Amino acid sequence: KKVLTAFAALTVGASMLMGSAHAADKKFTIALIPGLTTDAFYIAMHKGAQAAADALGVNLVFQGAPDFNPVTQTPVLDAVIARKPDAILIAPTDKVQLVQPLKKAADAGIPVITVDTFIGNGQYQSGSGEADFPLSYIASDNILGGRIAARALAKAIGDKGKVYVSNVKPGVSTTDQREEGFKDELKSHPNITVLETQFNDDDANKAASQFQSVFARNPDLAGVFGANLFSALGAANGVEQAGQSGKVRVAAFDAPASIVANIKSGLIDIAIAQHPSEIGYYGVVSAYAHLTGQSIPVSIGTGFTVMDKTNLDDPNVSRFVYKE
Ligand code: T6T
Repeated sequence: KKVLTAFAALTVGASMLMGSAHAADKKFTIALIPGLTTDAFYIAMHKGAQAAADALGVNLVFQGAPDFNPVTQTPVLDAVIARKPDAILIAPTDKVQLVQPLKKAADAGIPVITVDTFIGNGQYQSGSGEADFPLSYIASDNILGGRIAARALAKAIGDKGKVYVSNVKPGVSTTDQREEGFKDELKSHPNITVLETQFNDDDANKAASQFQSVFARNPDLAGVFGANLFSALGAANGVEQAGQSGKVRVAAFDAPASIVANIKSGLIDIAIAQHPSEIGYYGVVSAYAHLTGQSIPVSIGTGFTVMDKTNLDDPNVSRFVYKE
């Protein structure tokens, strides 16, 4: 009996070995579809994804649209599906409009993981309806990020006055949640008034001119929250053009290279840096784990680094400035 058990253990061991050898032999192709290609956030995400792909011997394809728009992202996704990658990582540009296009990938047997943004309500693999089929969601906690921005801006403006959110457009999971967290946090700051949100369609020039009109209507404006890279850059440019640097205070989401100079000059008070490279890295690792038979976490939360004048020279902080 003893001999038999030993033999059984040996065969199980051998087949496990062969199984893993087989998995290691296959060179997987993983596609990463960003929100748009020319955004420091997604460029940094690509770098992290490439680092994981190199470590794991994966072929990584980076393909995206030139603007943050479901209408231009969907044909890119269709083209990627046609190439039949082993897995798709995508930052869907709309919670609703990317559901059906991504369903096509899932129906074709291509595992889908969303990075940065989610579809539906972001509760995947929960039986919660039409949009829960992606395997995992890897991203920042955007509600928390909005709260952090609110606290910092409240502090900068002495806890009173008018503020507004410069945002992309409704329907984007990340920026919707940042605004939600921001407004919710400010409910406990009774002397701060939140004006109507300005939607800039991810166009920094539009965000800058919107600042001018809000400021013209509200010369007592105290602060602005730029809910993503282009919203923040645009709003800050607006503040500068209006000669209000350091007077109208700015809390920025995201940390492109230009953020350093803007914080140092006092134009921007704080920047909430996401960890896009970490998102990309764990995106590829998760896809690879799934493709080699492991179960994977249904969501992975990545961190923030909050930057201001006091900590920017710390290399543990400045390493989170988005590398392009
Ligand atoms: O803020 C990021 C990203 O998290 C968001 O979903 C879209 O905008 C950025 O890419 C910055 O431009």
